[in-house]
Amino acid sequence: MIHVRRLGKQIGAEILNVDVRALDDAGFAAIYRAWLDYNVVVVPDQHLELDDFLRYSRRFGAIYPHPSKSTRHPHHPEITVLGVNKFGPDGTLDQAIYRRGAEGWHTDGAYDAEPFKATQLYALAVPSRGGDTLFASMYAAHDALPSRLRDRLEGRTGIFTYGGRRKATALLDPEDRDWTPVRHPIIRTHPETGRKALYFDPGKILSIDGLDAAESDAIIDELTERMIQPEGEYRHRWRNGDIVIWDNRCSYHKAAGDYPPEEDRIHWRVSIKEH
Ligand SMILES: O=C(O)CCC(=O)C(=O)O
Ligand SMILES: [Fe+2]
Repeated sequence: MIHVRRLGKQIGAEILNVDVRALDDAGFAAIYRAWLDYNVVVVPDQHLELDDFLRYSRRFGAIYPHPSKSTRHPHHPEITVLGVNKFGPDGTLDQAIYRRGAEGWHTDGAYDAEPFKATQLYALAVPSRGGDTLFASMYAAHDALPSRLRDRLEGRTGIFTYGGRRKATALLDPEDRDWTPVRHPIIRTHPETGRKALYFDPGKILSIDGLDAAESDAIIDELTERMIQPEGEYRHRWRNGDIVIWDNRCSYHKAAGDYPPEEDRIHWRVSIKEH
């Protein structure tokens, strides 16, 4: 019998007593419900081949190859492999690979007209220390906004691009770096839960539409300060065989980026959209 155990105060749940290779529709519905309720779901102790991981991931939606072509699995482009080829031919550590996702709190795919609904990782190798992934609730961020700021943002869109204001595009092939910016409402209603979230990403946003540059920059700075509410956080310490899925429509995450670089930290990763 599937058991759902809550992890953080507001987000994070662990699903116990399940083998995702042999999961019926009722079992999957229980996991999906827990995911909508707690935004980050951990399924520990799984023993998956690549096809098992793809099959299970497709139950959440459609899988799309990540725009970073150089980090795709050579035979399965819809799988990104995190943490491989960290060292260049001269032995130097490639920071873009080692620190992928560690530059700051973010939500995956805000540079896309239809951002990723979910991202799912499966842990193949876990370092002896460090390498956690941190999560935080966008609902908590929204609910904690002062009403002055919420009123200023309601109905406004943000303009987002790959790499944002820092132009951090090292993981893209050179011919893919000229990205066309997209717009998203900053206060976004989750399509499945109906709850309001602060949809924001300091590493991808360029500006807030309709504000002058100084006010837009000031609000971006203020949102960067306010986006993480401590009671809305969950920190995941990885074990081999963990599957973790997060909802990019209502949670932020970042990699701790602090493990011994000479050790392996390897995950299969998929980006999931609605259709
Ligand atoms: O490696 C991690 O902990 C997370 C990296 C990340 O941000 C991502 O895969 O989207
Ligand atoms: Fe990410």
